[in-house]
Amino acid sequence: MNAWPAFIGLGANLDDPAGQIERALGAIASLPLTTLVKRSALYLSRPMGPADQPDYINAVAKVDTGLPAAELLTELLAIERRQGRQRCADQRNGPRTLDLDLLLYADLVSHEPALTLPHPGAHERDFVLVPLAEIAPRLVIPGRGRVSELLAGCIDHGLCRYDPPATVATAAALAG
Ligand code: PH2
Ligand code: MG
Ligand code: MG
Repeated sequence: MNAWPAFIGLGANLDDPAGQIERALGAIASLPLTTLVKRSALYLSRPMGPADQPDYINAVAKVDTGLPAAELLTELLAIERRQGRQRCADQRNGPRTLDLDLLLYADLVSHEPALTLPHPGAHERDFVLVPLAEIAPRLVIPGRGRVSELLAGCIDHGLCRYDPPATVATAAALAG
């Protein structure tokens, strides 16, 4: 099987955002012809767009996939819908249970409105570049440059690592 590397940006800020991201990673790992190769840590970020919405949890994943880019995107949108994503015309950059963005697919460049590659915001957003640098610092975003070098000029959304609060069960296990 021919498999191509692809990078997916994950974001959520409603209904247990960290849980939404973890469930989405599980769903991505179960996609046909697709292997989840790497995932970043979870990051907490201030919202880009309207400020009167909760902070986001963000992460990035790398897959190897035999799905063509358009089919991979269709599968990602289906995962969004299954996790309660509602699209509202008047809610650009508004709150969401789950956002899955196809950031890069091999070195494909596409200007189709339904599938723009690389993702048009990927090269300038800290909540994409920092997790991307964690799992693929030498990656080059076609037409933009190397991830590790793009970091210096990216837009600051106060990103920090997010460690999920310990549950009663994990706290008990840690206490021995
Ligand atoms: N996604 C948006 C709108 N605003 N802000 C942060 N911090 N992280 C996101 O993933 C995000 C956002 C629309 O896709
Ligand atoms: Mg997005
Ligand atoms: Mg999106």
